[in-house]
Formats: sequence, C-alpha cells, structure tokens
Amino acid sequence: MVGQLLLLTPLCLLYRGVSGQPHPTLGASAEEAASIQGVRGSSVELACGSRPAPLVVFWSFTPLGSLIPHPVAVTNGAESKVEAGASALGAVSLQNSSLVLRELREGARGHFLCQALHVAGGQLHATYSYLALAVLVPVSKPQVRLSDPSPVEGTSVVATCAVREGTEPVTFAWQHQAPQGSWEALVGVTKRLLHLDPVNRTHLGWYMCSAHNAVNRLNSEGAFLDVIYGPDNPVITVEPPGFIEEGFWASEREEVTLNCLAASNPPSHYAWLRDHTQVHAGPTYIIASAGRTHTGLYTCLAHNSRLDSRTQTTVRLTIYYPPEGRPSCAVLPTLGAVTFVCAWPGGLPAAQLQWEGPQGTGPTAPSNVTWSRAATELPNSSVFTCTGQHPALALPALCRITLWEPLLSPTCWTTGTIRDQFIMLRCEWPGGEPPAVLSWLDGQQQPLGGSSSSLAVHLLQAQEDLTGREFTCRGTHPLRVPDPHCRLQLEAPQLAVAEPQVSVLEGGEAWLGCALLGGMPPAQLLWLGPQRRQVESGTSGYTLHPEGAQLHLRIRDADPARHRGTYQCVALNALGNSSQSVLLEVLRYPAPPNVTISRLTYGRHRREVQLQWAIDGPGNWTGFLVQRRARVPGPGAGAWETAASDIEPESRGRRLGGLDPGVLYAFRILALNHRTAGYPSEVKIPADPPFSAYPAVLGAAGTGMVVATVASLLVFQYAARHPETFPRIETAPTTPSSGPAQESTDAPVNVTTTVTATP
Ligand SMILES: *[C@@H]1O[C@H](CO)[C@@H](O)[C@H](O)[C@H]1NC(C)=O
Ligand SMILES: *[C@@H]1O[C@H](CO)[C@@H](O)[C@H](O)[C@H]1NC(C)=O
Ligand SMILES: *[C@@H]1O[C@H](CO)[C@@H](O)[C@H](O)[C@H]1NC(C)=O
Ligand SMILES: *[C@@H]1O[C@H](CO)[C@@H](O)[C@H](O)[C@H]1NC(C)=O
Ligand SMILES: *[C@@H]1O[C@H](CO)[C@@H](O)[C@H](O)[C@H]1NC(C)=O
Ligand SMILES: *[C@@H]1O[C@H](CO)[C@@H](O)[C@H](O)[C@H]1NC(C)=O
Ligand SMILES: CC(=O)N[C@H]1CO[C@H](CO)[C@@H](O)[C@@H]1O
Repeated sequence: MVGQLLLLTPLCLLYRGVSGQPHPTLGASAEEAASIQGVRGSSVELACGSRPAPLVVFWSFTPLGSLIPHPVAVTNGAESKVEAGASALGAVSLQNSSLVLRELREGARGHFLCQALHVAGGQLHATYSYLALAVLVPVSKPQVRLSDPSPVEGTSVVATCAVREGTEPVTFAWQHQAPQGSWEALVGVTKRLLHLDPVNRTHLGWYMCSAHNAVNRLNSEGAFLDVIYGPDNPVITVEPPGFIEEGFWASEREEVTLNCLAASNPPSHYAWLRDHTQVHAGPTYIIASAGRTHTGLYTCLAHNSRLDSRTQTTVRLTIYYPPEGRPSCAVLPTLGAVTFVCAWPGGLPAAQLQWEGPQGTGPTAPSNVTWSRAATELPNSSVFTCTGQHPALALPALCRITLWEPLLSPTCWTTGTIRDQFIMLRCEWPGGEPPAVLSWLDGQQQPLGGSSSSLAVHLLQAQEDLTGREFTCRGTHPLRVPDPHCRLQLEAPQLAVAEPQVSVLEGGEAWLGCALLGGMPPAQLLWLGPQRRQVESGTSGYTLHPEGAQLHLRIRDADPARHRGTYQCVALNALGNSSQSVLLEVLRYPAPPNVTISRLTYGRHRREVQLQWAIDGPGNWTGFLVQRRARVPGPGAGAWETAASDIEPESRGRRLGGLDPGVLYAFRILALNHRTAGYPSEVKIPADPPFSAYPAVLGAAGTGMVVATVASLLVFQYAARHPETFPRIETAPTTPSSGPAQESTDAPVNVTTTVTATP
C-alpha cells in the first residue's frame, strides 16, 4: 500500500515541476501554494487542503535549491508512514492529513507538496496543496569586542557586536554608560561595528550592544573601554578664594588651601613646588597659617604614570597684610580752607583711605589722602572721618577729626628777665582743631618773626625806648572770622606806698605798705632798708608779705637803733625802675618818774635788806629795777648788779636776800616804762635795825677778812679800769646810747637786763 503511494508522488511532483502551477485534471482540484514560516527548534503544522477525510494523503518535500522531491510521509487514514530520511527536517509526524514538524530544523526549508485522494459522488478526486516553508533562525547572544580595551586618547577603536547566527536581516543597537552615568543609547548607530576614531575620554565607559531579527532580540554583556588620557594642564584653586591679576591672595594668619586638579586616566599623581622645591606630595597643599614669607610662586606638577606624561601649572600667591595700627588723621589750616590729611602707610597692598564729612564723601586714595574744604562751609563741631579699607581686614579702621573753634580770644602778656635784660612777649589762645595760629605784630602791624600754634613768644632786647611801644598778637583760626587779637603796651613800673611816714613805739610792730600800680612787663617789688640794702625776710625782725601786686614789710620788736630810718620800695622791670621812700620812726616811751628810797635796813645777820621806796612826781611806769653794788676797800667800787627786777608797778617795798654779811653793799632803784628806764635814785647803804649784830660783823670786816665772790671781784676790776663808763646804762649789742631817757625823742634803744651805775 505504502509502496503504491510512494509511486504516485513523483508523478505529482513532476507535473507540478513542469508546469510550475498545479493544474486541475479530471476529477481533481488544486490549491494555491501558501508560504509558511517556522522557527528553528519549534513546531509547525502543515495542513493539507481543506477537504475532510481524504482516502490517501501523500507528503513530499523538495529542499530549497533542489528540484528533486523527496517523499516524507503517507497515510491512508488508518495507517501512516513517515519516511526515515525525513528526520533531517525535524521530528516529523502526521496528524490526520496534516504534517507536523517538531524541533524544526533548517533542512526543512523548501517546498512541501500534499497530494490527497477523496471520494466524492463515487468518483475519485485528487487535490494538491503546495506549501513553501521558511525556517527562521533566532539571533544568538551578541558579544561586544573591542579592538583595544585600553586605547590612548586620539587613537582609533572599533567595537564589534558579534553575533554567531541569526536569520538576516539582523539589526544592531548600541548603548554606552559613562562611569558615573546611566545607560544611554547611541542614537543612529545601527551597525554591527562602532567606530571611535579618534577615541577620546568621553568614550570611556561600558558598552553594550543588542542584535535583533524577525525572531528575537538579545543584549550583550557590557564591555569596558578604558580610554587612557591626560594629565591635562592642572587647574589650581585656592581656598578661601581671592583673585587678583597676578594670581591669588590670602590674608596673613589665615589657613590657605591650594588645590590642584589635572584630568587624567589613570588619575594623576600630584606634587607641589615652592620656588622649585617640593613642599608637598598630593593634590591639596595646606598652609596652616599664612605668613608674609609664603608669598611666592607655587607650581603643581601632575603625572600620569601609565603614559609617563607630565603637566604643570604655576600660580603666584600673595599674602596680604594690613598696615600697622590705624589711620592717623590731622587737619591743617590753609588760606581760607582746611586740609584734612589721613595717612596709613604700609601694608600689602596699601590700605584704601577715604574721607567723609557731614556733607558727603571726599576723595579716596591708597596710603594717604588729603581733602581741602572751604572754611565757610564748616560749622563748629563738624566731624570728619577717614576710613581705611584693606582686603585683609574684615572691618575698616577709622580715625576722626572734630573741628572746633577755640573759645574766647588770644591773651597777651609779657615777662621780663631782669638779669638778661630781655622782654618776652607771650600770647596764648589754647585749644582748637586745627590749633589756632598766633603771630606778633609791631606797632606798624608788621609781623615780628613767624607764627606758631596756641602759644606765640617773641623776645625783645630790653631798651628804655621801648617804653610806650604797642604790640599786637593776632590769632587766626579757619572757623573764626574776623581774626581776634590782643594788644599790650610796654611801660616802666609805677608804684605807691601806703604812707610815706610811719611811727612805732619801740618794741612795737610796724607795717610798711607798697603797691604796684602798673608796668609792662609786670614789675618786681622789693624793699631797701635804711642802709640801702635789700631787706630780706626773716632777718633782723623783718618779714616780707607779698600779696598780689603788693609787698608789705613788717617790722617786729622795733628798735630805734636798727630799724629807724628811710626805707625805699623799689619796682623793677626790664624797662626800668621806680621807687618811693617811707620814713620809719621808732619812738621811745616817756621817761618814768623819779624814785626815792624811803627806807633801807639790814635784816637778820646782814644777809638780807628791807627796801622801801616812793614815786617822785607824775608819769607812767611799768615796773621797778633794784641794783646793788659791793663796796670794796681801795679806790673805785664794784659794778652795779641787778638785785631784783620784774617788780610790779604797784609795789613799794621788797626784801632782798642772798647778801654776804662780810660785804658792804650800796643799793639804788629805777622806775621803768616798758624799756625806757628813769633816772636812778640816790645810792643808799642799808642801815642797821635796832639790836643788830652789826658791830661784830663790821669788826670782822675791819680785820680784813673780806669775802667777795669772784663775780664781785671781776665787776670791781672792770669798773676800776673803765671809770668813764660809770654811771651809764649799758646798751647792747651796738653802740651805747646816751644815758637814761633825758629826751623822749631820743633814738630808741634796747635796754639790757643788766643796768649798772656809779654812785
Ligand atoms: C570626543 O569625540 C566626540 C565624537 O567622537 C566629540 O563629539 C567630542 O567633542 C570629543 N570630545 C573631546 C573632548 O574631544
Ligand atoms: C602722601 O602721598 C604723597 C604722594 O601722593 C607723598 O608724596 C607723601 O609723602 C605721602 N605722605 C605720607 C605721610 O605718606
Ligand atoms: C566748638 O565746639 C566745641 C565742642 O565741640 C566747644 O568746646 C567749643 O567751645 C565750641 N567753640 C565755640 C567757639 O563755641
Ligand atoms: C634804678 O635805675 C637807675 C637809673 O635809672 C639806676 O641807677 C639804679 O641803679 C636802678 N636801681 C636798681 C635797684 O636797679
Ligand atoms: C629827777 O632827777 C634828776 C637827777 O637826779 C633831776 O635832774 C630831775 O630834775 C628830777 N626830775 C624831777 C621831776 O624832779
Ligand atoms: C600815761 O599813759 C596814759 C595812757 O597810757 C596817757 O594817756 C598819759 O598821758 C600818760 N601820762 C604821762 C604823764 O605820760
Ligand atoms: C483534526 C482532525 O480532523 N482529527 C480527526 C482525525 O480522524 C479521526 C478519526 O479518523 C477523527 O476522529 C479526528 O477528529
């Protein structure tokens, strides 16, 4: 059966092969050839016509490019047979009349013919089905192949997307992922080959390709393209940033970071050089605290170890530092204007200075700046500020000037130097900003010497003809109009005394007054004494009391001998002198009245006497003085010595002890009015009282047993040698005056405590 079926096949095929088109024969029908696609490895079912239940089905196959058909399978409905050689087509089986190809193989490409016999209406009908089978192959997994995985920038690289198999047409797509990027499609590239010519750093990264055909699409794994490049020229940055034309700047004492970056693959190795000496290895060089010595050229070297290539960049770093301290402000007067000067020297770079006043800002300049303003625009107390800016300072430094007009006006005065005979003209007008300027002018308003600030001094040779001359001191200050001035006129001194004649009682106190009335320069006052010598305070009872323009002379314990006379008050200045006289009289007190001894008797044992006295006539007295004298044998007598003093004016009697019984005494008494002594009384010898032992004592004396004190002897000897001095009141320490107060107008004398007199 099957053998018969196989015989039929060539006929059918031959028929088709000759005609190329199935032609219906008697009782036979043919169908159009259909194209069918199958994919290798998968299944395809070839249906044989549309008519059901054929009697016989016969499948044959003509491979592509061949004309010879091969039987494949045959069935009669009950039985079927698959040709063994059909395994080249895949796993072939029949399902009813359809040919099923599993695990389709590429050998199945070609034309299949199905011949079927049907019975219809008792007749046999043959049908033919032509099927063209295409077997498609899926693309295999592609692989990226790089012509050089590590190319140097500038060379060329070809990337290939390799696919082992796959039914054409196969199309390709490429994707690239930069190291830090994401996958990106390379738009427009659809070829298997990707040309990178020349390759550059932007090409570095992962490459992936995908291949696809009618069956499938597959992606490759990524392949890395490591483009070698660099180093580029280093780029240097500085922190904190400070750019100037010459490079970079930083402030003193700041931390300065120098950063170097040179693009390179593999990454650069860096080195920092300072003036050709390496100071650091690595991209970041930190100067912890910048100093002025850090100013200089800094070079960054970059090295690509793979290519052994080097690049370098040099920058200048300048360390800025501000000037010392702060700006200094000054203001100078100029004609009708004031000039403000602000200076702040030093620093790198120089500080920028600017003036600012109440009406706006002034000029600006480095290190120093001046600004002139018309004086009329400037009210008192205007403040001008100079601001100094420096890049190394966060805040500007300032100085200020407050203009102020000095108060009042200049004051003029003179001082004289007596010995040097110079006159100093002085003029003062203190204060002011700027300080006032002063100058001296003569009577014709001609300047004398230069001008100066606040105080002007002019020296003149003292001459008489300067008397009456006028001098003017002129002050100028920009804020004061018109110029104030002061004047002075030179004049010889003038003085006046309080009283031309002064009287004082001896022992009293006298004041001589003298006042300066004028004189320019101010005169000096002094007193000349009666001997025309200058009176010095503290000597001979003199005291000087200066009081302003007055000089008082006080005379204490007035003594006619020393103090009486003509005094002169003298005023002296560099132009001359003048003087006035004062006559001082020292008056004695009136002489006290005469005194008489009314009684003088011995006391017991002749060691004391009792003295009584009486006042003889009118007058004033302040006390009494009793004197005694030893009567010694031979010529002359002893000196008078004081037996009692300080006797109150009311007393009229006194007991006097301390006598030597062997000595015979004489007594006398004087009345005193202050220091003026009266005439001594008559001399008396004590009388014996009744019942006295006088004879015995007298007898002892008569035997020559005279006892005398040494003092008595000395007094005696003195009296013997100077009989002419007796009887006189001795005055001390100067010349003796004439006796007791015979005349009340006598020159005052000082009475010593020892008063002696001859009998
Ligand atoms: C790298 O090459 C691409 C094209 O190949 C170009 O567009 C790009 O400008 C190049 N880049 C550099 C840095 O040369
Ligand atoms: C101020 O600057 C001028 C030049 O502009 C210069 O001559 C003068 O000496 C400077 N003064 C000070 C105090 O620096
Ligand atoms: C100018 O002002 C100052 C204070 O700022 C003051 O001391 C001075 O007396 C004033 N001058 C005059 C002339 O008022
Ligand atoms: C006072 O002036 C006169 C000349 O005028 C002079 O002789 C006399 O010495 C002067 N007196 C003194 C104390 O200077
Ligand atoms: C006082 O005595 C003296 C001399 O003894 C005599 O000259 C004088 O006249 C007397 N005076 C009176 C007021 O008695
Ligand atoms: C005595 O002194 C008084 C004042 O003390 C005087 O008034 C009187 O005149 C004086 N008598 C004689 C005699 O000097
Ligand atoms: C698919 C198809 O038509 N299958 C038929 C094959 O033949 C048997 C009997 O001969 C039928 O039962 C199936 O339906």
